[in-house]
Amino acid sequence: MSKNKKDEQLEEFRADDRAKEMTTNHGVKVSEDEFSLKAGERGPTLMEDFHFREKMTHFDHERIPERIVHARGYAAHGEFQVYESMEEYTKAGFLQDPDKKTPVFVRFSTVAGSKGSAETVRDARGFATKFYTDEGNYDLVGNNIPVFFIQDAMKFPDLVHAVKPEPHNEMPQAASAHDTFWDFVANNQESAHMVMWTMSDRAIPRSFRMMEGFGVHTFRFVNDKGEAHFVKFHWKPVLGTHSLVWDEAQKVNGKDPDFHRGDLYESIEAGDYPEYELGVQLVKAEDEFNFDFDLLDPTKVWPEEDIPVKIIGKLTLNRNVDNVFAETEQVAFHPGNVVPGIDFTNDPLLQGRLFSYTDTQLIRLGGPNFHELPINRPVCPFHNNQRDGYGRMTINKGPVSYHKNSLAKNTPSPVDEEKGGYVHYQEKVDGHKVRARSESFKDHFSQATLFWNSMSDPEKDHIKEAFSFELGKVESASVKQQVVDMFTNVSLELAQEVAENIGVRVPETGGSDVTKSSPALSQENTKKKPDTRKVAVLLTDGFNGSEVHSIIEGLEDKGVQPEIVSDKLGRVKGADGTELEANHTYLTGESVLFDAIYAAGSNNPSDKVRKDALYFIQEAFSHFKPIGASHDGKKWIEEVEIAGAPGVVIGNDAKDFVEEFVEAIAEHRHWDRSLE
Ligand code: HDE
Repeated sequence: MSKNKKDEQLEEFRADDRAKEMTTNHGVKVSEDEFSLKAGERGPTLMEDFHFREKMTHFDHERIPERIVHARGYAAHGEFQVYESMEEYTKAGFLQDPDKKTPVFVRFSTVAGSKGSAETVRDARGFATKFYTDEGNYDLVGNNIPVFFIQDAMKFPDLVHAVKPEPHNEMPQAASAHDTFWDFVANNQESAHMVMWTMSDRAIPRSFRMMEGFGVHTFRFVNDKGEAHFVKFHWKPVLGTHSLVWDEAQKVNGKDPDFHRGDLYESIEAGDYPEYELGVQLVKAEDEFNFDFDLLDPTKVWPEEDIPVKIIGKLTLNRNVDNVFAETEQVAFHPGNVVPGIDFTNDPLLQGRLFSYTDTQLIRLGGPNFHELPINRPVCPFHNNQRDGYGRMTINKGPVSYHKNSLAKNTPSPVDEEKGGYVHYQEKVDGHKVRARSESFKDHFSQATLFWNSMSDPEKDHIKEAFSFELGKVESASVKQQVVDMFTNVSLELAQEVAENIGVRVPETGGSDVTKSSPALSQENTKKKPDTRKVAVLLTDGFNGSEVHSIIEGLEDKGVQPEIVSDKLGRVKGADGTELEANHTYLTGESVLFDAIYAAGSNNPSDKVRKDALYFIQEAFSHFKPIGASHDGKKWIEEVEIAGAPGVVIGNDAKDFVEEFVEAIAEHRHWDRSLE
């Protein structure tokens, strides 16, 4: 954000609530706010200083417990609109009318790290959406990976203990690359499929704006005739699904630990509103047993080629929060917040979540009234006989707080289904009380192989490298071997290469007979667009003035965002007197913070500038990023010997250069580049 924008924002804040007189929380005007009340200028502070006591006590209690998982998150407001009525499948009011805009609040998060941890770590990402519908709040509390590590909520505390920093030394932060996580994996083999996803590029997204979201569980849609469909939810980002590369992700964590939140915040401030389409996969109730996996098993995807994703609406994030604590930190999601027309299934992971989320808010938000916090309040009226508790905000009137009653004419009273009362789907359930896992949940590897088979070669290489990195950090030789042996069930090639890399016994037998693949699982087949891609323009005094300027304008016209990196901030002067404003220096702008590089150069760069620029270009090249060069910038490309490599675009003609470079930018990365 430029300084001017920041100044404008500050003015707005001042006009809003800063211009007022300062008071205590009890409304008494404050005459002095810098010095505590003392017995003499050099004397002790007095107990009767109520302003000091109040200020300090409030400060002492400012923190609340962070979320046990998904502590590091960032959120925004927006709206959702359905494309066509979904009446055939569900009676949910917000899915009926294409003209209706439903307000939403979306929080993205990493899972394992603490609240202050870095954002581009290898991890699943939370994608939690609260729809403030006229029939009550509906929460779709999903992830950017469509399957989960475990099949039964009973194991969730074990999984989380295993992935969190090890308790004896509290290391490592926000990373699964350690012994206890991989010990859990090897001894809980239902994790195989999700581990393939977390070792893939999906676990290092480029941006919250460029990742998919999934409801993970199978839910149920119910229409007004009482007919049910099984449903899986998908969010498809309009900008496509794109990732960082591992070396880059690790460097970004140091250069900008707020990379993802910054990207979301800045995009919304700039009016580049993140958009996602909502998709549903639907299966008729009577087809429940027609698949070679169990529809209730959360470690399985429904291959899109078999059960197509029907795109039904769009989510647009168009407003940043005003206060991160009040909104992002205090928002309380719950997969159990459903509205009429959306119901649960017996997925044992989902069933357990229905308990856990309210329970966690009770400790995190300090009592049973968190639904009254502004960010959690439904937009429709709500009344019942619940009363009191910590932090109660509603002032209920009258003596009656029970049902049934005559004194208040039996209000509030339950509502019939026809008038909008929620009635659970009347599924017939009949069984013995057992602690068991269904036989139909016991194939842990076929879909892990389906995922592997669906990857492009570069994606497979990244998965091999990710396993080798993670297991390379594991100290126990036994755990390393157990994991390698486990993954022979997914792919012998994968297990063998990883074994070689991490120095354990290379398995000779194994492999899978699954040959099926699902192209929709590969990011190679995602949408490719240049929009909102950040391009670092490397230039210093003496650049080829007006021609470079027109290239920069050409890039802007195509929706990409050029930002100038120079040796100093302020005005940079072209050879013909053209002036441009530098946004970054080589100290503050790093190649890893950009999607592409445009080397415009200078007719007389100092040695230092030349070296900085060459490093910048080389690093971007090694991360497979598009690189463009014109005029004096071409010399730098020659010097690092990358001319002619895929994704390296060189030219002086503004129009042709911009066309070709923007095409290369849309490609995201150029994997067919040789790095030798
Ligand atoms: Fe969560 N999860 N989870 N989870 N989860 C929480 O709730 C839990 C699971 C997800 O931005 C907690 O408010 C159990 C799957 C997101 O505020 C907690 C199980 C999926 C968020 C909890 C799961 C998720 C959470 C921690 C196994 C993808 C962040 C703080 C049965 C579909 C929401 C909180 C936000 C947060 C429990 C598994 C997604 C402890 C017991 C599967 C996006 O209640």
